[in-house]
Amino acid sequence: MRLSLLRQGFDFTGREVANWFPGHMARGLKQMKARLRNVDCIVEVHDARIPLSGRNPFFQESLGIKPHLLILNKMDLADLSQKKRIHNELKKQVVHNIIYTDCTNDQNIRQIIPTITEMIGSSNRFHRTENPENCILVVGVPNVGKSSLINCLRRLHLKKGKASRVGAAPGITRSVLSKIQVSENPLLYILDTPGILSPHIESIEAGMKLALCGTILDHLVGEDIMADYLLYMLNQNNLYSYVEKYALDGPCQDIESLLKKIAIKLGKTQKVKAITGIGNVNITVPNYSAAAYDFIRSYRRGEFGQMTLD
Ligand SMILES: Nc1nc2c(ncn2[C@@H]2O[C@H](COP(=O)(O)OP(=O)(O)OP(=O)(O)O)[C@@H](O)[C@H]2O)c(=O)[nH]1
Ligand SMILES: [Mg+2]
Repeated sequence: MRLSLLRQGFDFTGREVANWFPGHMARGLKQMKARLRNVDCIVEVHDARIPLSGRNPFFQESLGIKPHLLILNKMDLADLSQKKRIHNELKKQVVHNIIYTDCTNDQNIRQIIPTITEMIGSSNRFHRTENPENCILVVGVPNVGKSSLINCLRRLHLKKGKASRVGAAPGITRSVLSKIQVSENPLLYILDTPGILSPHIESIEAGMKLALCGTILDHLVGEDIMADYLLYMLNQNNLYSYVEKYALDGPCQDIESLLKKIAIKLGKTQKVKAITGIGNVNITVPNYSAAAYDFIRSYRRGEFGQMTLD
């Protein structure tokens, strides 16, 4: 297909995103509020591929009284040429302290503790002047790498092993854990927390982006539309390595035919019963969900290149 014929907008008509605010998120939020009094700084972790979408407004509003550092993690998967525009947008949202990180390669992790120390130093530690240790609350939506970050800090600064469980699906950390030490000098503890989504996601598009980054469960949005939106975004960003990966003739915009080709190439087909004029017959059809999942997972692994969705 000629590039000039690729679609220039995405039609969200008739689509919706189911809200996901399970019990452990409501409980986690309550636990976080209860611990806030003894916290000196809030570190909000978000996915660098969606620096503007999907941040829980609650983190800024009700936790916002303390110094606030925004960590844009998974920078290895994001398009960093957009940094300046993103910083300008975030400034408008009154976010001034931002660090990009990659927990899989320890990138920029060493900047975090000096930045936090400086922020706390210039803030008003009202209740806590007598206590020499600093306590940090890590917050963010699910699966952005909050627990990974804590483990990373601990390994780099204390040469200690993992203290918090990490996993590829959203919803791994279920409650506010006990204090985890991440540095000796300055003495610094971090509270890990469960990923908490906004009870009302701002738009279908934001929900779609959150889902593509793995922060909401796929089925709440639907793999088929996520795959379609991903294809649209790859084309918009001139990232065409999917053409080679799936041995296509050229860039395309018809998700159904793409998923069919992916399914056949990966051998992801299934037998279904069809009722015909001569009775029931078994026919082989492409497994569209499995194909969509492969397409989405490849993006999440960075196989199509670095792409920022905002
Ligand atoms: N590519 C990449 N993957 C990362 C990075 N940091 C974390 N991950 C991966 O992201 C996934 C989620 O990491 P977690 O640390 O469990 O995320 P979390 O925010 O604690 O998730 P919840 O506890 O579910 O809210 C894991 O598969 C990590 O290996 C990063 O910088 N880059
Ligand atoms: Mg976690």
